[in-house]
Amino acid sequence: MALPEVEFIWMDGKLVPWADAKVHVLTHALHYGSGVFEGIRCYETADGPAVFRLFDHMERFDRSARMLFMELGYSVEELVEAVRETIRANNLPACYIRPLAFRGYGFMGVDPINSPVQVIIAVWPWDSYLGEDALVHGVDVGISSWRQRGINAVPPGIKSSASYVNSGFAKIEANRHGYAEGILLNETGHVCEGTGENIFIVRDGVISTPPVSDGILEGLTRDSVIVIADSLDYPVIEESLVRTDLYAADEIFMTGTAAEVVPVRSVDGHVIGDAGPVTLELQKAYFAAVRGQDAVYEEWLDRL
Ligand code: PPE
Repeated sequence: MALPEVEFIWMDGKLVPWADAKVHVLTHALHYGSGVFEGIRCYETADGPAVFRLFDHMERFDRSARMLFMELGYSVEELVEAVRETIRANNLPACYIRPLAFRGYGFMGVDPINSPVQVIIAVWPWDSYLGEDALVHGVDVGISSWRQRGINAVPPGIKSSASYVNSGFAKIEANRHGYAEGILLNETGHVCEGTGENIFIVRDGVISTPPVSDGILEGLTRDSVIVIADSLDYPVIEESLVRTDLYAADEIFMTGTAAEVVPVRSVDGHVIGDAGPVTLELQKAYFAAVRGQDAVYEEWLDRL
């Protein structure tokens, strides 16, 4: 999507005008993918803007950074406050939030350790990720010919910039084939995730989703949906799935901060159908939670 520009970006501790948030072309991360990031959403609620699971996202950010031996130089609490400050400065009722930590300028070569770590937080309005229609009618997806990396190669569990090279391959292929999204299998054939979403199936009233050990990002939306499904008395099983489990599913949906809860209408041309009842119930409950319409999930909201 083309970026809608807003006023300020938080860069290394200061709010700077959008156009001034720049780096040198010899920034380490540009050459070697040495970055980690987050995707968070702030929603409009009856009591003003609220960021969904802000603290949890910042903890994951911190974890991703630590796995790559990156010192952020800010505590999770400080980063949480920086997000609030950035949204307030831009005066946005709702937005997408993109914290990024990356290895900056000064050293070249694969070893990232000596390169300085820079941290930025950008926000911008980002409506529906796969289109408004997707949330209502679902999307057509295809199994990618690209595979998810194993857990010992650019671990899918770390939200690193480098992971998205693989997602990019799968996304280009999916779009060229006319699909809204590509679903990645791992080398053993287990279903992993979309290029920017986790995946769930519903069969005979039971909800299943791939386990972390199959090579997925442990999505916070995935976690929220599991909690919500549990409260609605749907059994949720984390189990390995193969592509025929997708073809045979009664319902399929994908989850992600950007994508939210999106029904899948078909996989490789096998029609799953319009958004199913379980998907719609979970989607409705998720939107109620993020928009502050369900007091049960108030603790997930960080009000500005
Ligand atoms: N898997 C992948 C590969 C992924 O990128 C995301 C989020 C998820 C699962 C779901 O994670 P969570 O957001 O915590 O529920 N993808 C982010 C980036 C998308 C982008 O295009 O950029 C997002 O949704 O913000």
